Amino acid sequence: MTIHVDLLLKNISQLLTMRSSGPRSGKAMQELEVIEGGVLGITNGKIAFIGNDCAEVEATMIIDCEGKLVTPGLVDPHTHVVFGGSREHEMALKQQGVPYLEILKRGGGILSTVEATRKATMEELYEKASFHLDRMLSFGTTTVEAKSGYGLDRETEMKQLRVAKELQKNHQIDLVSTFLGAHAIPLTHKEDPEQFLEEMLALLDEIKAEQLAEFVDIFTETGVFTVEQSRRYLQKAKEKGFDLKIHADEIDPLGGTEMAASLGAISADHLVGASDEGIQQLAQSGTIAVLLPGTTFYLGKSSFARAREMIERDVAIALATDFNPGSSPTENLQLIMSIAALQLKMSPEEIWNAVTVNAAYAIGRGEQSGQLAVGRNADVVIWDAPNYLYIPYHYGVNHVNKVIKNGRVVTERVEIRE
Ligand code: IZC
Ligand code: ZN
Repeated sequence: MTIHVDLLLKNISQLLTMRSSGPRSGKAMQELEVIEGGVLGITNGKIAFIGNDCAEVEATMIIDCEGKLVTPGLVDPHTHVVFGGSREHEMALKQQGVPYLEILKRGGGILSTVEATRKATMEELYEKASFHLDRMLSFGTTTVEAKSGYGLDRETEMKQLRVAKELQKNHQIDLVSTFLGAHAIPLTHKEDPEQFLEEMLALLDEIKAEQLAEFVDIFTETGVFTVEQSRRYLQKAKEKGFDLKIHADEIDPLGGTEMAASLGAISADHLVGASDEGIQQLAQSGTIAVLLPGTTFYLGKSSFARAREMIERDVAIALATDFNPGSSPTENLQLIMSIAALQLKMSPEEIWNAVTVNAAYAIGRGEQSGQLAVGRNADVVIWDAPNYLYIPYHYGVNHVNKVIKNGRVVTERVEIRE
């Protein structure tokens, strides 16, 4: 029987399907379905056919992959992509040895981005975020999470979330929105963080009614919110029907990891200072560890999250850029894959699971994205690489040949030939 598809990809050297019935944890992160010489059929924006040969398949359009690697579109499960301004002036401060949290304490850091974001119009924020999303797409990312948190007041937090919603409607990238109103204590509330958290909680009904965010997140850190404050805040968000994410143990080891596990958060992010106990609890609660090694690299720290211990204890790991103007100004998830190999000592197989299947599950999109399986979104990357080992290995550049989003080629490498 012959089947007909809209688009057929043939002559693939390695087809990474990433097919999995759920997030992969521990040893299972080593699993990878590789179809050598595979073919992939797409119809109506969905994966329609996966196989070893195309004898039985007719297609309206064919792409000859000429022996290239094909994978699912990458999923970036932690970004702060909607913001005003930039923070290049902080680089010199960091070089002089002023730590990230000290810059924040002096009213810079996150608070300087808050000032710029408050001043920006919706249109300006939209255009700027759109530019960064275009760049992400060009690097092979087809689904991203986006956090608010540069408003810290009703008006600007809602503005940021509405920009994210517009981008979700109009941009080719799929965007998943998180409310991070509890990202820092604004100068007006320095003496009363509890009151500030109440004000952020008061926005949740409106956020829910307008469907502006699926997740609620908090920055649990020295000088920001304590574990106790975070727990009370997240508990209330959970009661209002939001799934939880947490910036946990990024800089100082406060115990945010244990808190994330005990609240049943969908993910706990950063985890550089996570304790043994915290790691154990993540495995038990099924909370996905979203690691952001690009941030550790950019902050110039020498100790990275303990990915090997996490995998040994059966935790599921996802990787993200943490794209933001302060601690990780990069849209390039391929670079993060290299840093994960070099600094987290993750294997190529673990890394691919972490930027596809597990990343999608970490943002509630596991059933739509992150895998090439019949019926799922046809989000596909064709790479200028012969095999999957090659991407983390050859670092700092863009290996994308073509990005296909919902079955359509949306970005293509431009070849300049004399
Ligand atoms: O703007 O610095 N860590 N939040 C928590 C950030 C980094 C983003 C920023
Ligand atoms: Zn973050």
